[in-house]
Amino acid sequence: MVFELQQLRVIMHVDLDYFFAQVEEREDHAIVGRPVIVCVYSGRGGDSGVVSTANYIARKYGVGSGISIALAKKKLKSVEAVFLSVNHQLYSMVSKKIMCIIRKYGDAFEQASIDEAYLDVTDRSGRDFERGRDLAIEIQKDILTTEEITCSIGIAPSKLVAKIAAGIHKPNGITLVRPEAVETFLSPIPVRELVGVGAKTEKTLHNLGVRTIGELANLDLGRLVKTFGKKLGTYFADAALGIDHSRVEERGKAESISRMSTLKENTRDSEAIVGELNRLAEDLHSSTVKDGLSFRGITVVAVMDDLKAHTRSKTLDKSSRDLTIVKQVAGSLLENLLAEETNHQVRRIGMKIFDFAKHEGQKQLTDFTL
Ligand code: TTP
Ligand code: MG
Ligand code: MG
Repeated sequence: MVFELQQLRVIMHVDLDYFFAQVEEREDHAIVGRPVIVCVYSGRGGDSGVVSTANYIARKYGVGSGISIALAKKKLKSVEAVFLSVNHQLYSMVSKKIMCIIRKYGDAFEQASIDEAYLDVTDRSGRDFERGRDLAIEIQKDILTTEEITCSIGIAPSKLVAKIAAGIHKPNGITLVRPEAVETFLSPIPVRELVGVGAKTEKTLHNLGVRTIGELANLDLGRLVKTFGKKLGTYFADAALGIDHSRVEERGKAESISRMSTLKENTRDSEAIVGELNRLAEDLHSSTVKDGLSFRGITVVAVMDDLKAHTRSKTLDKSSRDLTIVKQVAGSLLENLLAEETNHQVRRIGMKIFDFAKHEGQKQLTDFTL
């Protein structure tokens, strides 16, 4: 691929290593060296729930994100493993501090998730990938000395390639993919690693005989467009060659915030469900009020015992940040839902608020107490 110097960019993707579990190791050095598994317990007692993440020692036993806690315990029964419950508040505090460090090193910065961020270091590095590598080493050192957390960094001419590169040498690795090496680098990598390829698309691609990105690059564009439509088909054709012009740019505020919780037992008892709903409302309300946001939209989600999700939403006449209104609206949405879905009991209950606006009205008491 020929790169015009003007267009050549140096992009980094930073991903923290086994993040939640590493934070736990940092908090308690006594667990270092043992398998550490961070779990999301469903609240139904026993081992009901899933693994959020695990450290690399546990991964050697086949334990990782998404498997059930019961299965993880089975796989680790011969060793002294440490099972912990997720502590989101702690991880998000550590994440915020680390993002502040990373941000300083780029001409542009974009946080992509709780543990990853993109940096455009084109100007910083003078378009020189070796200087990019030096910057990456500095970032790793800075995060390690300040927050005691290791990360892996990919450096490439695009976000798409940088993200894949960051996953190649984990933990504590740096992977540099120069412009002229992009196609060779991508060629053997499974298509699943491409942003936009989920389980379903992966299967469709497998059916076309395509397993690696190199095989995808060799596929006829017409065939891709016929299978996936013009937009996605063209995206895959470009992505397979590492072509991705998307910029590194800061994301706006979340468009919605939601919380979900599993009830102690399946029920249609509205009092019990409202109790849980109110707790979610308080949690959501405090997050948004803290950020000075008001909102117009409220959604209630109920997952029934057949695991089907039902939602009911309401848009308020004007933006609000009043907890009582949230609770009232959520309560009546739940009543409607229960009245209309009469065949099943509720297993999980959730709430979402959306359509945010910056609140400019009178200050509330909570503004001073938070
Ligand atoms: P990842 O960066 O995907 O994973 P990781 O940081 O644990 O491990 P790696 O070294 O491979 O990067 O996700 C970041 C955090 O997000 C992870 O620590 C826990 C959380 N997470 C979940 O809760 N569930 C999931 O299914 C995944 C993938 C991540
Ligand atoms: Mg990670
Ligand atoms: Mg990540």
